[in-house]
Amino acid sequence: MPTAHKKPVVVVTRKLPDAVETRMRELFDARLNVDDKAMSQAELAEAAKTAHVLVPTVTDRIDRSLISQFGPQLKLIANFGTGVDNIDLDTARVRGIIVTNTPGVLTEDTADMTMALILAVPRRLAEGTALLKDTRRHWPGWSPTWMLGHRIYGKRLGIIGMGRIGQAVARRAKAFGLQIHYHNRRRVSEDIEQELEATYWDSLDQMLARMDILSVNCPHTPATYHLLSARRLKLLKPSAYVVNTARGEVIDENELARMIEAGAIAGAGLDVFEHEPAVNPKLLASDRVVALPHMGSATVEGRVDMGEKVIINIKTFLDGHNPPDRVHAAMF
Ligand code: 8YV
Repeated sequence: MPTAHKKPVVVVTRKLPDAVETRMRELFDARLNVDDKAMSQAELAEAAKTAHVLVPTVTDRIDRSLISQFGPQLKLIANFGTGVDNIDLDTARVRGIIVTNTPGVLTEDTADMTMALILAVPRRLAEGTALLKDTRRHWPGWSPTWMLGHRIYGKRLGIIGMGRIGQAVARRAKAFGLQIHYHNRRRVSEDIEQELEATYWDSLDQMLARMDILSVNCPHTPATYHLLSARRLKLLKPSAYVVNTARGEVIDENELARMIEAGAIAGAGLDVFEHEPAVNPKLLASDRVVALPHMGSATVEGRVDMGEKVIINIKTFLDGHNPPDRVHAAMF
């Protein structure tokens, strides 16, 4: 730990909102990334040699090799983000390093984005706007059979992962008249099921075969990697839509792209991709895919709240207490 006169060194790997950086400067010897250029593994290793706390984001790979190069004074990884699949939690634990994240504050924003995609794909929003904005194409005017999408009211929504975000999606979807179905490691409480009028499926396979729209809202862990495998994607109805605002790795992206191209899946709304920032070109080429560059929690309010959570976790830890958002591998 730093002495009473010296502020702790906190390395922040990406540019954060101004208000967050200002507060970090006041509290810590904050090493900020003003250019917001993603740091290489070598740059991360160099910075982590002298840091007391590391604040990474989803774009940093905090793996075993990197952690082994940390200086012995580095005892906290305060992730700016809820998903911690970018961090080797087991190695951190073995080295006595605490990991925290930022749960809760991005729930509503991510659920909004999920709902936006649930609406955008069946109703062809991106296609419609692209057409009007393309000056090479001419809109001849309204026609009764033109740009027809599909109604979402009354359809079945299957939510994979009924945690905070899954439930927030269900609340919104219910207001739009969708029937809520879900698959989760554990069944949620009866109260929540009743509030959401949600049907639990113990068997993911059986749920998949019956859904009109699927929403992925579970974390990426070794157990959920390619949960929607080629075999499972084939269980979907050809009229089904897939929405993913969680992590790309949960879906076999190549197979999804192939099936959409072949007309075996009706379309997809994707905010996350398996090999970010790369996106399968077949997905980008398809009119039936609405693709967004990982914007689920991208609101000014959300990012400030995330920064505030990071600061609270660091402060609490440095004051000798258990930080509120400590994560353990067993939680995922
Ligand atoms: C963040 C996210 O933008 O928090 C998460 O898990 O996926 C995103 O909403 C990103 O992870 C920040 O590191």
